[in-house]
Amino acid sequence: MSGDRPRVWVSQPLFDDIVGQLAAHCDVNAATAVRQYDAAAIAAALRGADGALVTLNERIGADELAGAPRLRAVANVGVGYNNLDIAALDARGVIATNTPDVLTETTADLGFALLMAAARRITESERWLREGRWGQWSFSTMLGADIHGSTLGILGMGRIGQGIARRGHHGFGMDVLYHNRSRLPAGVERETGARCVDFDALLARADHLVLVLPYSQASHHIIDAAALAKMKPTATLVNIARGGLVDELALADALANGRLAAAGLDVYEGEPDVRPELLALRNVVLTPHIGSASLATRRAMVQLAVDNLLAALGFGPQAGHPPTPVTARTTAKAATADITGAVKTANGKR
Ligand code: 8YV
Repeated sequence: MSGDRPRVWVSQPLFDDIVGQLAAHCDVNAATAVRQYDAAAIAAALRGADGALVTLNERIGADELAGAPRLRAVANVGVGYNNLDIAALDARGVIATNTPDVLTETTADLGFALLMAAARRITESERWLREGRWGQWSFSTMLGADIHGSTLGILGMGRIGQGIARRGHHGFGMDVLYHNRSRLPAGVERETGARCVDFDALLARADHLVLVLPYSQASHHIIDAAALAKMKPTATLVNIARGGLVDELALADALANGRLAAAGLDVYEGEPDVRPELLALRNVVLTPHIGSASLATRRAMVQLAVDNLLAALGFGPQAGHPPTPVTARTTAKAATADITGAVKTANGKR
């Protein structure tokens, strides 16, 4: 331990060999068991920390930052960063980073897996079989909806949305429609086979609708009872983004009453708690937020977060220039290590 080395808090057990890279430059306080933190516990962990490596579970806003004058960088392990109050971090000159790109294909894979499982009733069938209810083969057992040749709707056409579109267009001959804040360049539309439509048309025309947009106040409950009413009763809804995009009670009601055929959910408003109204339904596939959960991808995410944190704290080949910042400030108050390894910061913080 050395007094002038930055102190870093790692909120959850990740991969020791990757997180261990921080110890070359920092004193590391890493969680050794998975745990849930309340605001006070996060504030306590940030007090005296120069940097933090956190996951979607840890919410960091003005209150948590108030007692953390040394904090200069927060590296989020995840592409979504709605757990971070970016305005509050920016106001204090704290750099925040996320982990885009490395999880795109893995998360798109999971989106497709949920779509297929829900539309073809795979988990429902398996449960039924295991319950010993397969008395005799019958022509009408577990009839579902086709994926090939159907219309795929994608709400939010960022990197993961484009990955879903490619799978649908090239792999399954689907007619791909999307709705996004801005229209994609023509080259990307050509390559993904996707056409831009307005929100209502997307809802009305999709046989399968996948949500891949960031969660914010503006997108809160974007799929509510009114939106669900515009969808086909034969449609499938898949959410691999954030639970707050969907009014879960309205969704459960639509699924229970034949106004929507099926859903596949990887994310929930109150996760890890899942509403009993959803748990009670047979026509919804529920997974525990595993969109990016392949070993290779989770390792790549942690590596990118470590690279971001070290760079933001002024170390390594990208010192002062973290690869994937999400705050407006990316260098102004970042520390830079001089060739002696001593750390200086633009604002004098250590
Ligand atoms: C992560 C995710 O596993 O990247 C995201 O936004 O939701 C998941 O891929 C999660 O954020 C871990 O912090």
